[in-house]
Amino acid sequence: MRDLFLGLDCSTQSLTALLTDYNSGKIIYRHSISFDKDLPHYKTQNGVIILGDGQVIHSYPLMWVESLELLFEIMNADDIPINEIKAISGSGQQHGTVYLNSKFERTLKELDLKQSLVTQLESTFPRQTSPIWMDSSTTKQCEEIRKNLGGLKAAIELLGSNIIERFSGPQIRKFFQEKINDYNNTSIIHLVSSFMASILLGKNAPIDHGDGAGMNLMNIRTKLWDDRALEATAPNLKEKLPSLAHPFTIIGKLSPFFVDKFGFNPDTNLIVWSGDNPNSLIGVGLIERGKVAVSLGTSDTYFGYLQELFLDFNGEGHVFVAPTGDYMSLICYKNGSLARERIKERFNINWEQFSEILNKSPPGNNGKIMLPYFFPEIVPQVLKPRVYRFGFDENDIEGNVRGIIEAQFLSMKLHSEWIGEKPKEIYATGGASANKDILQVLANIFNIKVRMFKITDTAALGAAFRAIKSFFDSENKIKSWYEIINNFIDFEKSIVVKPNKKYIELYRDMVDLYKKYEEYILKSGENPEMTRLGFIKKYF
Ligand code: ADP
Ligand code: XUL
Repeated sequence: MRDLFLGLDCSTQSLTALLTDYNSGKIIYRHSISFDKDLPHYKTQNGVIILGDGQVIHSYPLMWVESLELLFEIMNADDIPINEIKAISGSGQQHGTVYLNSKFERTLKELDLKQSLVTQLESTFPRQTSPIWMDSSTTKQCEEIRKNLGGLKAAIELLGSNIIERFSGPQIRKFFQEKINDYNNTSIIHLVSSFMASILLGKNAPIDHGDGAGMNLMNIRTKLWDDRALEATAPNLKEKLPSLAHPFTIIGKLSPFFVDKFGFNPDTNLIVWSGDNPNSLIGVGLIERGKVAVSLGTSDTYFGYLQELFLDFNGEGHVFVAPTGDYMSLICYKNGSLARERIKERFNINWEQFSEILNKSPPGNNGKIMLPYFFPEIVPQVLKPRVYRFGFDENDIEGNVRGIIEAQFLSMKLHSEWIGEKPKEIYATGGASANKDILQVLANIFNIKVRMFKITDTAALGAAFRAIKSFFDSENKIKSWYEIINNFIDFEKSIVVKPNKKYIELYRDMVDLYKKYEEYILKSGENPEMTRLGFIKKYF
């Protein structure tokens, strides 16, 4: 019998499984269910449904459940040795909340093998949809909670983050205010991560400190639910929340439903799930200072390991708990892959053509500047989406292709400065990190080398690493994070994209120029057109 460990990732657009074999240090199986393509009856677009004016963005928890059952069916059809899996953990897209009634846990305990999970669970949701991280409709609730907690600084001190539209607390408050009866009929509110873990466990699973930190409800120092935040959010909330757990907690054995239906071993251990970003931190091997990761998935995120708590009092960045029990910093952009895809679709090109055009256009884009708010943005905060172009229009293919990529990384450079320490290396992950040409722009703008990995599914990989660590620790065969990471990731063989030193000054100037444009548009600052013309004169 081998030591196999399964890492799952229930992300915005897909459910992905990575099966790892500890003994050989190899990933022996990968499968991804695309919500749009494989479960078309939910009619999602990129895994979500957009309601009203574009600020309300939800998804279907039942779709995630269906994807889980479908995934295991496919693993069975592919003859995967499911019975050799020792432990499972997973990742969820962060912040999204799932609302369940009192039948939920009872149903999970009495699942009938002859019926699908969807049929059995469909009557357990007092709210059919889940607000997810892309939702930005809770500004009113954020203001109320923030005020109640004593303002921006006090809220950040307490919770590690400003009170933020997509975070769970303001979303719960909105539900309580708008649908009081449904709120009262809700017995438990899960995160995506703890919801999926509960299905596998056959009863309510806890929320880990990493994902709990993204709720605006957990005290960032004590790692307990914070009574002041709970009271400021909604009545009787504590009794509706699962417990909190350390990221390395073994929460129990796999539910008999999965053992009997798919042939898992009855001894399969379940490790508490976490958020996709905390899991990616370990999935790219970030367990020390000096390096950061940039994840280019549906969201673009920039995150790093923190040995000690370090807060951003501007309110743009967040601090979560890392899988090691330490802290991590994070900034998140909504205009990530979906914004890049808007440009790609506008010109009807594929990613190879996108790269060719990117490479044809000069660094600095002949002074063309884009503020790419195709969707509401988190950093900097933009609630009403609009794309601004300076020095070009929407029909200029080169201007737009380079414009979007430069804008995304100029903004990342600018808004990550609060983290203080300048990283020496960037680890790239997420779907778009397979694109070396995009990573070249990242390396040039940061003037730091960027490491590309063969595996871009680092949220699922990090979940598998956590399963491995907790399992071996519980057997008293303790393995360090270094051992686990080095067993799977060959840093020597990964491709390094080096910054081109020719562009150091150009991008330093361009970051300043970009900052001026943000101030001009978002804070009614001075029009920086003269500075832009000076930039063009200097470099083109
Ligand atoms: P998530 O985990 O957030 O659902 P992924 O990390 O799987 O997302 O990334 C999916 C995205 O990756 C797609 O939306 C697509 O835009 C992007 N992507 C995939 N391949 C490429 C490529 N070669 N170049 C640029 N972007 C890509
Ligand atoms: C992080 C965030 C997103 C989601 C989706 O704060 O909102 O990265 O986790 O992946």
